[in-house]
Amino acid sequence: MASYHASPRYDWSDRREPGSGASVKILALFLGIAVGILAVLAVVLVKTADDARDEAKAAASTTGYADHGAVPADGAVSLPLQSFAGKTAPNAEELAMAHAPAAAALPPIPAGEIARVHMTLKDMVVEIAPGVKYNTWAFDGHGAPGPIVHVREGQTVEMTLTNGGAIPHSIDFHAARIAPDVAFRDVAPGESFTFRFVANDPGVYMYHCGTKPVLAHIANGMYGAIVVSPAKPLPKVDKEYVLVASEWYLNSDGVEQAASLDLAKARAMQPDWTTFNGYANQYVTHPLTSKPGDTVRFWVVAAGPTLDTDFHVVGTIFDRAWVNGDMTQFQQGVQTVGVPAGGGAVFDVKIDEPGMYPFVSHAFAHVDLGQVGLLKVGNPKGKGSH
Ligand SMILES: [Cu+2]
Repeated sequence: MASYHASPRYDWSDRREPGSGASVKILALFLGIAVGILAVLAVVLVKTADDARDEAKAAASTTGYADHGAVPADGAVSLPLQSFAGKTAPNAEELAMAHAPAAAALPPIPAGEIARVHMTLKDMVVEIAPGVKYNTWAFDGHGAPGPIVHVREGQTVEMTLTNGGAIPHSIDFHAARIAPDVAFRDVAPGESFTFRFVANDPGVYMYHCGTKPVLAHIANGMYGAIVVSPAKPLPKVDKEYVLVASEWYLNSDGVEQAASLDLAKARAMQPDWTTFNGYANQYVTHPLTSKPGDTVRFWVVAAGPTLDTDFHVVGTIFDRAWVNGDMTQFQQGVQTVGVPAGGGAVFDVKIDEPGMYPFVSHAFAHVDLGQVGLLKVGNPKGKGSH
């Protein structure tokens, strides 16, 4: 303040109107105080911004986020980000037809008391939409999702993870009650690790790599579903399908060259593609099937990494919905059920009339981005409505 009054630049006393000297001085004093306060505020704000940037840098280096994708070390990313949604190779239809759809049928339960599961991790390029290639970190050479694991309640799962990739990975089973720091530990490249758990809780669960940064590992395809069938059998059905919903964040369109993760988009939750079982619209081109009068069971996991899936089958109503994978009770006559990222649910539909019945995430941006398929009941004429 003192220096302000000392400055002749701001001394208006020579330019005062006659008789207004006192009021001009008071005004000048107030202005002086205001400018002083603003100057102090500006210094504080700059300091706070610097601190925040330093903290972001420190966080980036401790989580390793800075090593994955396009987030600068200071965390400053402008929105919106460039989207590659819907950008396929020019001959998309032909490629979609030629693509072998991921097997959605629930596999049988292995015999015996111990279900031995061995997965080898591989870094591999997979297609996630027609002509769209992506660099995944994949469980067992499946791309994403990894293989469907099916066990029965009470069975022991003996899981062996072999890391054939370039960096440490791990596997976290949501179906397990086990110390995660022991069982879900990082496995170094070239190493194998075995752990066991008893699958005492029936339902459908996610499994995924839990190595930091988890967002990057899941976004790169490290997830899958484990179904634990209840010891007391569920109502009998004719067909059982497993759907793993997920979203993809690309740093290029993936057409000329395989895309990799855009971590800024993953953080901003702006996917380029969303899928069931890892490939956009694959069950539109190659529908799942049932016969008129059949009851079909969907075991659904939302892998995320971040977004939920609002599961709905167009043209029918769920006869039974085991919401949140709680197998102790089901709801009846429900239309849409939210499956949270990292969660699962089970749905039965009995469909009598032949036709094309789309199954979707009813958060419809997901349908545009590829999270839609068809259940073909009987041999209907024509195509689906969605
Ligand atoms: Cu991983």
